[in-house]
Amino acid sequence: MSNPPVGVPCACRNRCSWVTDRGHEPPSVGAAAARRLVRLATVLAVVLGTSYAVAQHGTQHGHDAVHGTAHTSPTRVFHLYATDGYHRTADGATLYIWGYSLEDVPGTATLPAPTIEVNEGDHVEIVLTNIGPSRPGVQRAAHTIHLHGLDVDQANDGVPETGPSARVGESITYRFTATHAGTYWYHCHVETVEHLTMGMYGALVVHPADGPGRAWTDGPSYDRAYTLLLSESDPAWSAAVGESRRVERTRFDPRYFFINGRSFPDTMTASDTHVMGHLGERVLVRLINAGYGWRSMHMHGFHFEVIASDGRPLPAPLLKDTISIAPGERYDLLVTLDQLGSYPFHSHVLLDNMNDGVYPGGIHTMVTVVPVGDPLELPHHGGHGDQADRVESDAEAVGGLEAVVEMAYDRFSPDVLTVPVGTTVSWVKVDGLGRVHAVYAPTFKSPDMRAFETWQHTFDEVGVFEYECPHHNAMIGFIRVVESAESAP
Ligand SMILES: [Cu+2]
Repeated sequence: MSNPPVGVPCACRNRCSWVTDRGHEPPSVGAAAARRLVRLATVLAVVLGTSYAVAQHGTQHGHDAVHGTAHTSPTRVFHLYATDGYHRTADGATLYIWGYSLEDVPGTATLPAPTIEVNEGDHVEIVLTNIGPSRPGVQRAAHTIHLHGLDVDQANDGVPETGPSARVGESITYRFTATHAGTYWYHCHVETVEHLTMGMYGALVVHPADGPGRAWTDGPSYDRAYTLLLSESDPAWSAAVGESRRVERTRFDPRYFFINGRSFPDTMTASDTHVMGHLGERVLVRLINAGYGWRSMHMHGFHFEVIASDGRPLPAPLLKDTISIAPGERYDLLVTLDQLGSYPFHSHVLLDNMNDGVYPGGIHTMVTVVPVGDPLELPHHGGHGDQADRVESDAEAVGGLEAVVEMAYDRFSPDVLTVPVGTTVSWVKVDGLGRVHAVYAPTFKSPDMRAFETWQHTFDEVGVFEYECPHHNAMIGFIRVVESAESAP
């Protein structure tokens, strides 16, 4: 959208009423009716699966990204709505979050916020509207957008002490020109330690002037690209904010560690976090550390070229297999997929590898390379968080009793499963690793299982059945068979 002259009614379809030299001003009281219409349009758009304000496309690797609305001018316009929401973790916990949404609907914030993609040379406008939290009793805080690494001017820097902030009901338009292709991010800068840890962050990618395909204008080319945004969450902070209690800010004890909001094993089953490609392809991995913890990212099986950092090319590529990334930093890695197989790509920092203290979890995903011409297939099953739902729906679907134990990373999950008598339990090897697993007990025994293979056994007697994998020492599980469906949790 081109900028209307200062002081005239704003033509944007947001709630701004006037454009001034400091951006779009908050709506007047008379704008309330128009706002209701906009809200209705948004709801309709959501129902119809379209967005009136922002087009949303899956890119080549399935990552959700937003692209500015098409205008005749080179200005790209994005609308983000600051509100709250809920985020489900890999182990089934629910975190109260704050964030940015594409929808003008309270409670729809996502973790992380939508990825914004523009091209070098684009004039960019990001219209932030603070629509307030959906949760009753929560503080109605002001918010901003700080464009980390974009070197914008003071008015667009998103720092409340040096520029405007949007209170509930207000909008701010941030304007800048994308001058250097590279990897950036954005976050709220109001009470930063709290608003950032609550989830107010997202990736911002600047492609070369002619679009994706090269790391920068005339830079190295790639076949696929992944943007991996690293962060963490302390459920105690989340709960305190959600219950309007004071957060003890000297005690930050994160329990969940994310890549694009997912933790292992959910990272393996999502197309935006499981790095995949064909033999011989070159993959660009954009690493962003949006958290407060240092991470040390190690890729098994490959050395990668570190080609850029913080939105600028390095003078010469650095060939590494492990890279430290400090809070706020970005690195662009170019990896040539020169051997087949599945390889872990994970943080080497101890805490990063757990979900609420349970290993393995957290900032851990896979790089999978398949022969040219083969489909890029993700593992079939969701993570631990989806398991209870799936067992329930399976039982309904077949009119019988079924349950699933996943085998990944030399672990049975859940390692203790309680089922009613008569249940058929399926063991599924959900990782793509070459290692072989099997299920051995005195009264049942499976054949060896490889990636994505499955084996079933029906339990007709009440009791506790211990079993193990004969190939891996500490890989032990229990099936507890109880009388009726009512006594199973
Ligand atoms: Cu904020």
